[in-house]
Amino acid sequence: MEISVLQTARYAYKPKLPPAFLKPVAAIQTSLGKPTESAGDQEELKRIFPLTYGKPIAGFRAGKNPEALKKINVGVILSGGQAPGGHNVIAGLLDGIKKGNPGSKLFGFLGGPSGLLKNAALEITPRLIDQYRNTGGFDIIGSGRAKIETPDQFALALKNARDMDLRALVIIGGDDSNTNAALLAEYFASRGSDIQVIGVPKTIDGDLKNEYIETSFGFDTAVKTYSELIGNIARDANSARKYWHFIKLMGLAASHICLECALQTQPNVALISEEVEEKKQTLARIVENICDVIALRASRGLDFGIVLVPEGLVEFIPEMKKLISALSDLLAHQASTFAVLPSLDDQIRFVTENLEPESREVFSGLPHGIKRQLLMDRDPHGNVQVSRIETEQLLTAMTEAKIKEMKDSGAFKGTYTTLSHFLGYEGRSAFPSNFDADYCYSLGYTAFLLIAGGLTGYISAVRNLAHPAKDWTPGGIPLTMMMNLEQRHGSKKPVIKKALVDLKGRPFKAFAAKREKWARETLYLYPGAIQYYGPAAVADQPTKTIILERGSVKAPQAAAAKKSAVKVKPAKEKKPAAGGSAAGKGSKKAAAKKAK
Ligand code: FBP
Repeated sequence: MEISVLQTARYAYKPKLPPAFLKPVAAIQTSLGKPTESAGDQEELKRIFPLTYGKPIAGFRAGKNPEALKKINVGVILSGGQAPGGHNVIAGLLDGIKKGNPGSKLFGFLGGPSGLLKNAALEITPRLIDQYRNTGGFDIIGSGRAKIETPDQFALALKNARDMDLRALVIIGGDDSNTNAALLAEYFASRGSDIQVIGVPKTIDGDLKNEYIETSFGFDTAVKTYSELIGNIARDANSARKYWHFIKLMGLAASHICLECALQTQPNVALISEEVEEKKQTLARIVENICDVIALRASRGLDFGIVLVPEGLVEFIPEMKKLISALSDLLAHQASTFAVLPSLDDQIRFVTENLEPESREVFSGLPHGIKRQLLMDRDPHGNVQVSRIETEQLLTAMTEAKIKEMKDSGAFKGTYTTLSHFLGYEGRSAFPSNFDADYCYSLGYTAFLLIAGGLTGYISAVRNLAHPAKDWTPGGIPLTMMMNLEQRHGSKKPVIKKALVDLKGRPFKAFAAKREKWARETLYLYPGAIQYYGPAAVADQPTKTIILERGSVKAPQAAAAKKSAVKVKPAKEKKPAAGGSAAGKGSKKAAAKKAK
């Protein structure tokens, strides 16, 4: 099989490791702290997890651990959406297992959690993993979104794990999958099984994080891939000076991706869903705000710009959230009537007639294409699939209508042409950045050390990530510690708390402090493609989010980045060669003159 030059080179890349990993595995012991409490609802969670609740945080120290040398079988599952680095988690896990005992085996369940239920597994040998080291995707064993939910499924999972004589099961997934890992750990223990369950924090969305999990893997590579593309589009926009680009970015609920990309590229507008919700901004207000920036730039002769839109935005806009929930209810309750309506127009009429007045008004005001998406793209439970709504197109259509109004009334003098983009799948299976390659390998190796330490119901955690890998601290966090109860499908369920963008946090504050300047002027940054080789300041930088959240002034990574950053004075907005309008400071006067 032919493979690319970069792929060949990446096979040989050796992830950078915390020094603890260089010791023989039988010389590493777990060190346990004090019992812990869950993030909320302690009493209820103690009842739900009587055997695994409140375990101590685990670290590692030098000491004898003959258990690590035992011959064992381990199962691994990749769960949910792809995230760069998944193969390296498996590589780190396998290398740890084989270091313990070359006769130990790692089995990968095929196609996600359903592989465990179907007993569909593949042995991951050193030879096989060598074809996947430091590469993106989850194609080594595939992934899936199935959940292990019913009592029968739990029993089947245990039976199959026992039949394969597993000592442990490693679940690589997001908040839901790690919640599932916690439930499985408790279930196995409650049935007298000593099969251990260890989770690994994965998701490009970056919303599986807390005081102890500094970031989920994949976020770093995904945001760098999107930022490269946004930078390229921005440079094109700044060259052609005729388009406003609306770029929707993946990241289902939280806006971490959008925020990080904004910090990396300095767009004219970046919407942050969490802020929209807190300020209770209506769709009309959001459109007005964007149009204010478009008009301001037009008054300076800048008829182009970049707007970043987080994927989950519509669910954070109060009236849209209400509409989506009303639609989901209506379509669920009237499923049979709705199903026989012959055309989209009939469906739109039916929905309009049956919605409450407030939601009816919102629905009626939406462009036809968005109405279609709201009615047609629904999940198997009848819920509207928010991620499929083309918010970027909704915003281009609505800003175009608003700018036309402004033009008609003489309030807008420029030209306004839009283009829309969606960046999502482009980043989920990219070659992992050095950060993700290193971090993921460490997460996998840590998972093995937690297994060798006899622990269950833990998530693999590697901390101090704003610093170089030699200063990282591996350990394990009890899954119950990250949990609380939340309303899901009509009843309270234990879940790992999703981390949304903290509006009081440093990344958001850094963005908020600069955004007006970015709106007015053209200060785009062009991060370029991820670099896999070269100086650490270029190739090993973590995200700005990590540096802002976890770095201190002394953090070497942050300091190195600052030192190596070339300060370039932004070029003054200048008059386009021909036919364009003047821009920059001096152009304000010109624009005002023109307006007169
Ligand atoms: P995970 O939470 O499973 O990591 O997936 C997140 C995500 O990548 C979202 O950003 C996106 O909305 C969704 O998956 C897309 O899912 P699918 O792959 O099923 O289209």
